[in-house]
Amino acid sequence: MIDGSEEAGSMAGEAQADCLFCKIVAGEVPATVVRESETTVAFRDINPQAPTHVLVIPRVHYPDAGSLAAAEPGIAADVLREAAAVANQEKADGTGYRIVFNTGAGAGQTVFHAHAHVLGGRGFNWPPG
Ligand code: IU
Repeated sequence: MIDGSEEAGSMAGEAQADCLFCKIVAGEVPATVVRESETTVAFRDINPQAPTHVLVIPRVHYPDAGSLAAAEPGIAADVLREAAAVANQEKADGTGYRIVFNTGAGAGQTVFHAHAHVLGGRGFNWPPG
């Protein structure tokens, strides 16, 4: 027990029954997986915004990248390393690629299970929209 106020099934890092990405990790929802590691799964975004658009997620559930990094810095590093490996695998690293962690609804986060977007295969503007 990490915190006596936590309800069963909602402990930090545990799979959440109503989380789409937890279901992908569990194999309950199909996804086009491009890489897997002991701690992460990488799969193609269902609504790609670039020729390469892959999501890298931790197997454990944290609502965003910051809370993942605070609780599990090693796994947060795994997500970053896997994101770079995806870019290399997709040959997106020659021309440059972008790793994005939308954090909070105001920044465009819609799925509250930490994930890195790996975007490549086209040019990108700065500042982002
Ligand atoms: P966001 O940063 O939380 O907005 O990213 C969530 C992404 O998850 C977004 O790009 C969606 O297209 C993507 N996605 C998906 O790949 N498969 C799904 O079933 C759903 C969302 I729902």
